[in-house]
Amino acid sequence: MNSFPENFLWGVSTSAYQVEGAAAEDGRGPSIWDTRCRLAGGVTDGSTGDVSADHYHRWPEDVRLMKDIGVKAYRFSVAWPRLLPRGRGAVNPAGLDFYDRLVDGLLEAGIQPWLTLYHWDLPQALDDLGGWTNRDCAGWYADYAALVARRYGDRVKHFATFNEFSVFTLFGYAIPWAAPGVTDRACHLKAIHHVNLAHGAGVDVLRALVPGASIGAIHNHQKVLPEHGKPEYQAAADLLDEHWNRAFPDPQILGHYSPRLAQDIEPYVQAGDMARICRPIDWFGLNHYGPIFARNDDKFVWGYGWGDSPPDSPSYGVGWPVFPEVFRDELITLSQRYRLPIYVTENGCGGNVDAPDAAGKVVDPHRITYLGLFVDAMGQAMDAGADVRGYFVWSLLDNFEWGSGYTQRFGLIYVDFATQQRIPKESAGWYRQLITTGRQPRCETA
Ligand code: IFM
Repeated sequence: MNSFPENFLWGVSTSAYQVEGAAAEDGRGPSIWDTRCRLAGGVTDGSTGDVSADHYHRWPEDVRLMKDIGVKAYRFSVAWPRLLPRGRGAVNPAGLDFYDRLVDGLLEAGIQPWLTLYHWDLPQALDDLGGWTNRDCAGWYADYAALVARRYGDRVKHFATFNEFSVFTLFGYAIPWAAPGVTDRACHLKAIHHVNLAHGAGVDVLRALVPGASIGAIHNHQKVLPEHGKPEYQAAADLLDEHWNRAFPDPQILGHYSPRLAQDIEPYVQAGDMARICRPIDWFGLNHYGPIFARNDDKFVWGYGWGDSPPDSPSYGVGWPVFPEVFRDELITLSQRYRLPIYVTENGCGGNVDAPDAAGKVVDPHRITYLGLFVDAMGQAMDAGADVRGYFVWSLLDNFEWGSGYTQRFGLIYVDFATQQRIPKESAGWYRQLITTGRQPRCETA
């Protein structure tokens, strides 16, 4: 692609628990991640999101930084326990006010607010009632969605129901790498189905309450490859693919579960459920970082686990394998399969090497290379007919990277967590030029 269309939406993403901090301030209730951070071994470096990048207080500076980069949209999530400290019932006015300020500040800066309803921080009080394994959780979510829609729907028009369904259901209920850390097949299956029901209910609520809403859902769709050619590794990859890639977009957009999942999930499906889940949406959100390598692993409840990428795979920063061509193919396949406009709602490069140099600059060539390769691949997919309308870098700021704590930095903006000083990295300048010209900076000099 020579240059991206003028109306292509360039943005940045964050999520509430990862950037806001102020975990115990102004009436916010605890979430399952506050609980997990306090469990021995829950987070690699023993850290929490209590303060993180302090976006709760420093959002005006962060909005200014976004404006300097020139982003057209900011995808953030609302913390359910900040609005409803116990998940349902009493509303917290100070929590509602915070997102009013943020949304108004974004609009004043000419930046579109893209609001994600759920990015993994379930109120602890609801988890105490079974969380996503309880069918009622879909109704609690719908009530929360209605509160958000009524309060912000006059100013916010772009909504995502959930971020990365398969990550928080698989790692929360089968492989214990995330909150709430349950490991049980039935719990995992129930969570999948109830989250799908919540998605459908959320779409209906937003559609009914927000005139002109543009509603999507965000999937971390990634090709699953067997680590080796052994037949049991292929079987592991096939099952992981059903749980990771098919369990959510298929029922939500096509109206059915894939064959194995349909059989496993049947005990939890009630009359009318598939119609409740499959509600018309406006766009497909894709979060993509690279393919997954699967292996047979009896240590985990489904008999599959995470394999290693081939030893010669290229990588930048975090060590995740970097396969831009897989991203290109994914965009083409998803565009054909689901026939919805696609927004790349996350793509980015983490690592533990970013630091200010003697001159106070943060030089991150690995991130520029990584982002450049993926932006090129996205252009190729669009040339091949994929209907891609926007791209959001993960992330605006260095932040709390879940189980990895503060050991991985993904931001375009460096955050010194001791002082909360922000320093735009070199990649922020690269992104500014891309947004301004619609071309990668290196194309300009070629
Ligand atoms: O930080 C996460 C984000 O919350 C969800 N997608 C992947 C990112 C990087 O791991």
